[in-house]
Amino acid sequence: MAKRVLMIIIIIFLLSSLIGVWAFESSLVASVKVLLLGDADENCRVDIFDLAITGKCYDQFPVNMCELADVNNDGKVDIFDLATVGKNYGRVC
Ligand SMILES: [Ca+2]
Ligand SMILES: [Ca+2]
Repeated sequence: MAKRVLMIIIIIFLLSSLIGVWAFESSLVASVKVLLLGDADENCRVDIFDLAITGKCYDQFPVNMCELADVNNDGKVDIFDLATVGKNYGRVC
């Protein structure tokens, strides 16, 4: 009887460990984000839409939609950000 209870406890422990590992791995996968300089819409490619976003955000504070348009993260969207988008044009994650 005690042996059976011990087996059940071990099985519950192993299952809960597996669930814990699965939840941990899921949270890791969800938090990994690939950075691609110039990818202003975060679709894993630098294309005409990123140029359009960076152009629309030109000379604006990098907030909301323009946050990723500030490619060099200097607090403004300017010609250097546009140049970086142009330099990385066509790249994919
Ligand atoms: Ca993009
Ligand atoms: Ca900038």
